[in-house]
Amino acid sequence: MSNLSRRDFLKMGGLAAAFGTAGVVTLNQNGPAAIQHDTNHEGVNVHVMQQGDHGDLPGTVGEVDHEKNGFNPTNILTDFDYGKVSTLPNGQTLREYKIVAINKNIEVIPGLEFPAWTYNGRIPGPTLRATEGDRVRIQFTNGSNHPHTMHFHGFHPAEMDGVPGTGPGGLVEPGGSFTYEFDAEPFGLHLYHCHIFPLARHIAKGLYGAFIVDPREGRPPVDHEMIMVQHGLDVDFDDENDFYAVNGIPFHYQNHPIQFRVGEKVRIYLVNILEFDLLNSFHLHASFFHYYPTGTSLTPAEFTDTIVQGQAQRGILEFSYKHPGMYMFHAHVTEFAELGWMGMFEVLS
Ligand SMILES: [Cu+2]
Repeated sequence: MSNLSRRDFLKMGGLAAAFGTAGVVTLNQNGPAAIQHDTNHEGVNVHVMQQGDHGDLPGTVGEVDHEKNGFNPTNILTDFDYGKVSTLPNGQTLREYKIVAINKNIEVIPGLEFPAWTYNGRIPGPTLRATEGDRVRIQFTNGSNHPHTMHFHGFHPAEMDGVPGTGPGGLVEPGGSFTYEFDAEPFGLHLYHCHIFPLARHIAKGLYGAFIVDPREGRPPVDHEMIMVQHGLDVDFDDENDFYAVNGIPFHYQNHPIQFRVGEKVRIYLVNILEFDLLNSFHLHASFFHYYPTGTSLTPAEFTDTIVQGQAQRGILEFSYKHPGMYMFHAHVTEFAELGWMGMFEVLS
């Protein structure tokens, strides 16, 4: 049995490209690093790093079963959950959300299922969205077999912090539930994730999502708003990422380019929750974007084509294109890009 490091994936990709045949690996249940270059063992055959649809770019062959997964990254882009809205006696807007933690096998690469821990059955979890000053009430139920929490970034009382030692919301046992409630502030782009130890494992398994707090006056209108949550996939549990992705599925937006038109204004809410690697990045081809770190100001801090985010850093990008065509966007960490963090914008005239 020869173990395969993630760099071997790249080597195999080279072979696949050279000989025009897919590299095939098998993931079985024999424990960490049990990825084998062998098609005869029981397990899941995975085609990796074969030539994709766009010239010589690395990519995957075939398509994951989005229906079985229960989510499609194309839909996640614009799937903002504003909650069930009502008005409190004091006039404040109340937004109520229901979140369930469940274990779920998600097909992340055609033929390869990742035994994920999820919020509402998807990676990332729902993009919760509120306006500054709204009361948010999140009824969290733990439908899995490990304790979990929801730890939000933003202002809230200690007992709503979702960290062990802060009361019942700090550790929700399997079968248990807790309601996190606080006012949405400050405005900006935030996130939530599980905060049970070992933390890296609980996050890497898929327990994270974006939390957008819109300014009271709103942001200037744009033609398209999208959420992109950057993360890794450690499919053999050796505390190293085997694949990288935005919104759950590696290479998804390479295989399914995101379409908009020349001159249209695009706003991306970009979150980094990558475990095990220190930095992630976002690079836009053939255009520049205005960047609003953490989204906490309405004045951009930078006009650039590349930004770097550490874990839990996030920011808002605004841009448009002058010319029609296909343009890449990807991590400007080449290894991440070649292992899945790569996408295409299809700019129509
Ligand atoms: Cu957890």
